[in-house]
Amino acid sequence: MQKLLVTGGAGFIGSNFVHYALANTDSSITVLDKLTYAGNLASLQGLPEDRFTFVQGDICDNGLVDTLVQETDVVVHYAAESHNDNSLHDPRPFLDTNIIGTYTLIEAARKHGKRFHHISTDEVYGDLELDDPERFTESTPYNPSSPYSSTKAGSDLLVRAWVRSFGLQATISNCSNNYGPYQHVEKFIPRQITNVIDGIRPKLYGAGENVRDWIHANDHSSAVLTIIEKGEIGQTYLIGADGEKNNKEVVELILKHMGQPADAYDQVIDRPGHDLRYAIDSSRLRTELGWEPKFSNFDQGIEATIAWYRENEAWWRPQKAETEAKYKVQGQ
Ligand code: NAD
Ligand code: TDX
Repeated sequence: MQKLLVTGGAGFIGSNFVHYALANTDSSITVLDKLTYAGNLASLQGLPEDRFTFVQGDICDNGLVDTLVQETDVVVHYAAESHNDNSLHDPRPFLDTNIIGTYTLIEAARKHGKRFHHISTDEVYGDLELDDPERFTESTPYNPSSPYSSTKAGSDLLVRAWVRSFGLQATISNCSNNYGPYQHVEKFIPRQITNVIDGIRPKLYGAGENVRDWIHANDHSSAVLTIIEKGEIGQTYLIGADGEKNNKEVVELILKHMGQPADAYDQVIDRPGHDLRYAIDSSRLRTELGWEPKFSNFDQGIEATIAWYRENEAWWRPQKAETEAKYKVQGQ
């Protein structure tokens, strides 16, 4: 039985991974999470008690990190400040958690000779033109746009340097935009679903032409497990499910499934520096490690996600008013 230390396991993708890994492997999991505004213990209910432990703490805390890493077999590092809009207004926590936190973890993993998997994003590659026939690959040059994506790029480069200079036993994955249950209402899809539930019109930044490459969180989790099991040390793997959609199409789909007219949304102030398009070529992961996504029907995935937010209002309601108040100040 493998022991996993999952950082950021009370967040959106981390909690989905914890549920997925406990259901699909015999691993035991310790979650290390600071419980920032984005962490929620309610996302970790109903897990097998004999295989799951929660520790509240900061990945920048050397002593705590050292102890937990020493006790584990594999570190799976999800913890991050993750929201682009927040990074434009207050970048400092992004530097602390994404850079210093990652540094603290890889130092401990190096000291104790532990396997390390670093979770990152396709945003490190910058953006593509709408009509660019190329998609991001593992050899696309780094060109991040926002404080968030530049700190993620910095953390990736630290991991790469620790592999090369110190022999850290690490792999990296860069995934496209995730959707599914347990996503904070500040993010695009849950924000619009919960807006419609509350009788508020969805808010589209600019004309809604920006394209994101959507993947279900469970497909991200299966890809990460595949890389931990079969990935080559020192390699980067891009994770994506060929799910390109522009934001207007996504809002129209949400409106359709929630019984609203297709044009019942507002256009609001655009995000400064807003990346135009992300698109992932995940051929390496598919051909070298044999991974395939399973949730390829986005229409059904959105329907299921809407149902989840309808059925789990108690999970998101406490964050909703504060999140919308913040957007209102920004004119969004
Ligand atoms: P999230 O904001 O929902 O969750 C982040 C979690 O990390 C929270 O539980 C928070 O409490 C915890 N955390 C933050 N700072 C911490 C610290 N200093 N110490 C310990 N815990 C801390 O984020 P998410 O959307 O689930 O993203 C998880 C990871 O996946 C991030 O590394 C992100 O860059 C990456 N990623 C996200 C997406 C996406 O679409 N959301 C896509 C690709 C990659
Ligand atoms: O209200 C909104 N209206 C809107 O049009 C919000 C919140 C967003 N948007 C747009 C901005 C983006 O083009 O929707 C798109 C998606 O926005 P976010 O949910 O903020 O995601 P994004 O900025 O694309 O980043 C996400 O994917 C990559 C995650 O938040 C990152 O953590 C991940 O690295």
